[in-house]
Amino acid sequence: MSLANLMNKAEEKGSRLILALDLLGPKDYCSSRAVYLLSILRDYVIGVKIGHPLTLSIGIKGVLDIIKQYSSEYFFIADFKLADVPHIMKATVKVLVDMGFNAVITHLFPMSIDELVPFSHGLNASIIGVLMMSHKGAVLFEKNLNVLLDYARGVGVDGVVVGATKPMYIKLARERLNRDQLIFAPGVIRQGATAGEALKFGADFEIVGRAIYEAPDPLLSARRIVESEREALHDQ
Ligand code: BMP
Repeated sequence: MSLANLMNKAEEKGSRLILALDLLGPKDYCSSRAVYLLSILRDYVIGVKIGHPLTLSIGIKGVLDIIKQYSSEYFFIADFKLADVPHIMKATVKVLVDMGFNAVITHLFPMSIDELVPFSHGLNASIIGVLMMSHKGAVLFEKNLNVLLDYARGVGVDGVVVGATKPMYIKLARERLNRDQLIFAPGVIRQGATAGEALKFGADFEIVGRAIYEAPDPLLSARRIVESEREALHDQ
């Protein structure tokens, strides 16, 4: 599914919030917790990012069941940060799209996604490249940012990930990418960025995990984040 669909969901719900569903633990607990969270968060969350934590906890079949149950309400993003040679990238993305994922996150640094982007569009799926990670030690990304940015723009990725903790890179990416290349910003609250801040610098979506799924009241937490996002966008 194209990221335009995600933007439509954003407009409908008045939200830019993507949930990182990184539940780790016993299978039954994680499955029921995932279903519970997705059943209560539908008014505030527009997309769900699933990666190694949840998949290792509940298995591929568990992930498939969740996507099947909620595919009409959420945009599903596979986050396995793929970084392989082109034919393996294509084969892996095909499997993920067949599972119901609408977009797939890949690394940019192997420079192996030239063919993958049009291939994914043919499958009606989007590719999001990791441009700048949110943690302090991501110095190789900082040193190579210009090369990664040129590559992301040149191959026409649908979106990029830039840490919300590094707003100056969000601003730079917004200036250098095409307007239809959307920016996803993780690192909100638990890694230090304030909710809504990344949007002010030009991000299109914020990705939030622990501040929602570990909150005593996940719905209240999601609501507060979305309210901050609305204020941030309103102030612009
Ligand atoms: P949390 O909000 O709990 O810090 O989770 C952030 C999520 O975003 C995690 O799923 C993590 O894998 C992802 N992420 C990140 O934190 N920084 C990056 O640079 C790239 C990510 O995908």
